[in-house]
Amino acid sequence: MMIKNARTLDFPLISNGYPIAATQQDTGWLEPTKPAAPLAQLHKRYQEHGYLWLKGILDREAVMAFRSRFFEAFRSTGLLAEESDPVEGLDSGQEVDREQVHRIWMEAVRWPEYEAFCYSPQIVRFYESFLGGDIQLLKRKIIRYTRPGDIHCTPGHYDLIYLRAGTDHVYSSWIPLGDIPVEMGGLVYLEHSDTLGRQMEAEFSKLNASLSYEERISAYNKNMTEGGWVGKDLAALATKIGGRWLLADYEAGDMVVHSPYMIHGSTENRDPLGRMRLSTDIRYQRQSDLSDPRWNNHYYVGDKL
Ligand SMILES: O=C(O)CCC(=O)C(=O)O
Repeated sequence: MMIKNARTLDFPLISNGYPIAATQQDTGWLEPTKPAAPLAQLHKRYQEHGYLWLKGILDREAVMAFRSRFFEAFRSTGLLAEESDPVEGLDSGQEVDREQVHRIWMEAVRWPEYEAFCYSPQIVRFYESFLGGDIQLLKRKIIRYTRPGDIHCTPGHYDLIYLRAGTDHVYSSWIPLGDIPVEMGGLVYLEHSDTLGRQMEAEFSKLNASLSYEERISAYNKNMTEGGWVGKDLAALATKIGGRWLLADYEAGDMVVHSPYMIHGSTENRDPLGRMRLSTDIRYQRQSDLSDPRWNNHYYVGDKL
């Protein structure tokens, strides 16, 4: 499979005000995997790299239809450029009615068609085969949109910090809902950081041992950094482990599966065409494994998870 790594980017890429690396040479590219690869190969890659970027596993048309449905719902809020096709997700650049946006957004994560999307046969088939049996989808499912120029990015973190009350055999699916080239600020992954995440969590477990159960499982207890993040300065994190941030030009139809220890974050959306980045992140695990009960509720902004 061809890896699109030959193009030159406009550097530096910025995350929360920090450049993620000095030059493009200090970053790498995520490696795609064919969804139809033999199971043993998929397991091996996941173990070794902490992620699988499953190229084109989903039906592109279905993904774009959901993108269109999502943005159309916001038409009356002023979020979309006037008279634009919602599938483009063109930002109006205008102030919006935040309360109305918030209400529709929280409705969207409860839409039956969103749930149906998360249960797409391709996703279910993949996980049933990858995990070797029945699976469950955690109810707390997040859809994120990012307007161009928004300086707030997802800081570096690994997911288990927020999921400590369940199994660590939990698998995050990050799904671009539309094309997300690097310039639109998709996820960046810290190379080989699954190992670092495991070490960090082992350290936190020791530090947290004397805390109450509620505090121990909290991403915000006294031993954690602000927000449970590993850090906002992504370049400093990469220097710490001697790894690189891995970038990707994601396309509608792709799905990245990442380990709960894999460190990742996002960069600013600087799309020259003014499109909003849209993605969803949802989590799956074996039906028989213990799930974190806090994730058995729908997502709402401020649920402090
Ligand atoms: O989409 C983002 O910016 C964050 C997603 C994320 O952290 C995840 O998929 O675990």
